[in-house]
Amino acid sequence: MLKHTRLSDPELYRLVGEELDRQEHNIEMIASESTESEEVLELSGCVFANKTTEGYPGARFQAGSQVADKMERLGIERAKALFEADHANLQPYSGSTANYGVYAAVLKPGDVVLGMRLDHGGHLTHGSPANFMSKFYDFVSYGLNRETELIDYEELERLARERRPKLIIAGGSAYPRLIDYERAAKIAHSAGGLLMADMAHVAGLVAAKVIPSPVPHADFVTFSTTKTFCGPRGGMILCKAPHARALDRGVFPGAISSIHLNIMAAKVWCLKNAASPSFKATMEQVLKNAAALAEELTRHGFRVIGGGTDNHIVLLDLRSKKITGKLFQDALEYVGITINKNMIPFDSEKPLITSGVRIGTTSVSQRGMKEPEISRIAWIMNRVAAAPEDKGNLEDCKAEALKLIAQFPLYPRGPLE
Ligand code: DSN
Repeated sequence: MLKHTRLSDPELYRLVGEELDRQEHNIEMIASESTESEEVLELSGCVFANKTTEGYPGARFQAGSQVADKMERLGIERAKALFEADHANLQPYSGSTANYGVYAAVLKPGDVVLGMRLDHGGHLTHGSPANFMSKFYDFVSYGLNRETELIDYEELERLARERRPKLIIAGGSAYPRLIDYERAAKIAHSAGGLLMADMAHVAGLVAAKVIPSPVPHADFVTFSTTKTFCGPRGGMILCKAPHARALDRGVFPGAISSIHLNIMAAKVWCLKNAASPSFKATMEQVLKNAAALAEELTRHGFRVIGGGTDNHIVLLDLRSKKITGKLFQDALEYVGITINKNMIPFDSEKPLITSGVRIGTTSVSQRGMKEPEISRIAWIMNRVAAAPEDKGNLEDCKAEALKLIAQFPLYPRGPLE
């Protein structure tokens, strides 16, 4: 691995090795993470990185783009076929940039946009005051029903009627249940607006057809190509035919300039891989593992937000265990289980403390873990929660976690070249 860097920059080479070692020996359960395949790593570092090009196939601003044209066209066709979409744009640098591309395509400064509150499971780019987009558009937030902890579609409908948004955003970063995209589209369209589904977290599950797709209902569908899609750090957008031209102009020159062609190459590979039976089997296991985790943790006395999960995310309310998200995150990190603290709906703690944590099952499923291993992880988590500051307890749990992860290599095909 990194044979040239090893000679020219041993210090940096050692850090990459250290990170590989950390990932190899930790149970990675951050819901936005996945393990990039050897092919994705290879393509992310391939010679397309040398090429600067802007624009779209057949209409570039730089010479020498013929091969890039072929590669981008291949990706667009694969994306359209995989997701059964009218149009695809593979250029966004990330899920956030994909969202900015749609905003650039359809919004004018001051337009009203409805997005889910960040602390109810939305995303920074959906109208958080901390994100610079909130300076340009009039974001209005909707949230979850306090009782059901599901999206409050009645509130969404009322806000849409009153505020007539140009765009409604459905999707987020910490919502463990299915989204009724058909209903969200009806609400958006009857208010005279458009629906953008942000399926950043669930794109792999949608690609594998193990959960319903927003594509038939939403005008635009954005996603990041990491997370369940298991690809490189990039973004993608799908849209209905009438919006294709506006979308492409929104992405370039609206939101980005030159394309990261090497990352695009990795996305193109993922679009083929995501249609394979083995990818579908992994995504099925992601769902089974998340359901098993929610069930096991409930059995251990944790409260699962939303009553369970329909995707790869389990969101826990830790108040029943009388610990904060930060304390639990830090104790689990010590033990070798990597998760993140997360605000829960109607949280009274600050964002850097939180009353909850978010756990994801993509990476462990990719490594081959199934329900028995998930049950063991839940058991360790419960032991950690019982005494998160007891060094002896944490050392015992660490040994258990290490024993478990050692059976599931990060790269089972052999060491990275
Ligand atoms: N939105 C952040 C997350 O879900 O973790 C980064 O992708």
